[in-house]
Amino acid sequence: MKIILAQPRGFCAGVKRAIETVERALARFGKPVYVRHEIVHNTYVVNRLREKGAVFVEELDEVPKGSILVFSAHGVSRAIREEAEKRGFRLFDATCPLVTKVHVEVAKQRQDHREIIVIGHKGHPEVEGTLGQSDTGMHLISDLEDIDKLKITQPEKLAYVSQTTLSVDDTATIISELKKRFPDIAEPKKADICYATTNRQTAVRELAEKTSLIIVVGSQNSSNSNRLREMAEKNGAVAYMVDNASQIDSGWLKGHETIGITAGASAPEILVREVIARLVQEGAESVTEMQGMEETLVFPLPKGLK
Ligand code: 0CM
Ligand code: SF4
Repeated sequence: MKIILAQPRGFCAGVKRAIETVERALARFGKPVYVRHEIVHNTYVVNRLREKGAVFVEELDEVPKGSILVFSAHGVSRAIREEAEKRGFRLFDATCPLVTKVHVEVAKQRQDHREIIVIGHKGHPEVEGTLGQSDTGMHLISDLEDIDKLKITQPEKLAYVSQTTLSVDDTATIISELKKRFPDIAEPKKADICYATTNRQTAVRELAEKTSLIIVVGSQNSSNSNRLREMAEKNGAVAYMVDNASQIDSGWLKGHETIGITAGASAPEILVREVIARLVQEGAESVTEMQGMEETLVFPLPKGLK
């Protein structure tokens, strides 16, 4: 049995910055540091920060007056930002700059009086945050069928944006249909699906050509990790997503000579190492890494923590 590792995989620049924001806030101000929502969608990361003194909440009324509060990488609505400011928390915003880019796009298009179609998954915190960048004129679609249900008042004054962690291929299909139905629809200058999502999907597609089984390291609520599992399956591999090595069933490995491993943008490399160790225990003899795109992007920490 051979192992091939996808390249790139694992942490992106936005996740590194978000985790470091919480760590620095803890180092500078001591515990507790409150974090609105899981800082990133990874159980291991969240548990580790909790042990160090981070307190994860969903609602602002769970945060005592005068506390330090960090917004997660997925971003927040305007209403939540205003509410947090009103409550006087010391705020550190770990929203990924590439999510903020989408928020800025929404603001710009609304200023131009365009209604906005947001392509994304209902209930995902990033989508909630993006929809909440304007009180009016926002429409959510998740698939092609949703386009039929849209109630647009002025089709010639329309724009679209998307969640950053969607399937590149599925989103391209939706966008092409939107352009057919609404020829005047304005689009972002640069795609909203981020570089990390795109690169990890490209890598896992290539990995699926070389392997028959792919293990994706990522948590269940991580959108980008789920998309990696789907991409592996679409390209002919059997694929499982696991939080950690203990979730691997030995039965999965039977009949597979070459096994691929990748990791979502929020999954730390230590978990990949543990999966490798587990596969070696199960008889894997070699580990190689795919040649892949090199990522060098680094985002500066929020003001006050540099
Ligand atoms: O958006 P998604 O569910 O993929 O979030 P994540 O925390 O797993 O990945 C990083 C991000 C963002 C925004
Ligand atoms: Fe930012 Fe993309 Fe990473 Fe999300 S997956 S934190 S949008 S770089």
